[in-house]
Amino acid sequence: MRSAPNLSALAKTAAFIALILLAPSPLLAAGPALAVVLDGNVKRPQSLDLATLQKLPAEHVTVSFLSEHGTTTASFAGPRLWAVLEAAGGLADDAKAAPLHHMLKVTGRDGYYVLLSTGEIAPEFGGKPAMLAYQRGDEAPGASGLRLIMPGDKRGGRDVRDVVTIHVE
Ligand SMILES: Nc1nc2c(c(=O)[nH]1)N[C@H]1C(S)=C(S)[C@@H](COP(=O)(O)O)O[C@H]1N2
Ligand SMILES: [Mo]
Repeated sequence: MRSAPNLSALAKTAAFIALILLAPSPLLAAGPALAVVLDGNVKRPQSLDLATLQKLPAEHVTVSFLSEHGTTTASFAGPRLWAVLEAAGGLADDAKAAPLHHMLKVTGRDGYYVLLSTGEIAPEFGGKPAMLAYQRGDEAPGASGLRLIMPGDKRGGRDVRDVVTIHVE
C-alpha cells in the first residue's frame, strides 16, 4: 500500500530549498572589493582597506552624470584621491615638479580603467576633487565597493565602479 505523502519530509525539503535560494552564495558574499591596491610610483605601495580609507579626511558630494541609462544623481562619500596617494607615502619622486610628471591608472574589477594625471588632482595645481568613494547615498560603507567619482564630469565614464587597483606611473 502506498503511504500518504509524508508532510514532515515535504516540509524539510521545502526548508532545504528555501535555504539554498536564500543563503548568500560565496560569490555574492565576497561582494565588491573592500580594499584597493596602490602600486607603482608611490613611496609605500600597499593595499588600503576600508577601515584605513575611513580614517582619511572624508568629503561628501552629490553628482549627476549621464550614462546609457539617462541621468544618475547620487551622493558619495570618501577621501580625495590625492589623500589616498599620500596615505601610501605620496609619489616616490621628490623632484619639485613631480606632481606634474605622473599618472594614475584606476582600474575596476572588470578591467575597465581610466587615466588621470597627478597635475590634474594635485592640490597646488589642478586641484580637481577626484574622490575614492566608499559610500553611496545611505548605503553601509563598502556596500557598493569603491568608486572613483569625478565631480563635474558631464558623463559617468570616469566614475570607475568597484575600483581594485590604482597604479601610479
Ligand atoms: N568598472 C566599471 N566602471 C564603469 C564602467 C564600466 O564598464 N566598468 N562604465 C562607466 C561608464 S561609461 C558610465 S556612464 C558609468 C555608469 O555608471 P552606473 O553603472 O553607475 O550607471 O560607469 C562608469 N564606470
Ligand atoms: Mo558611459
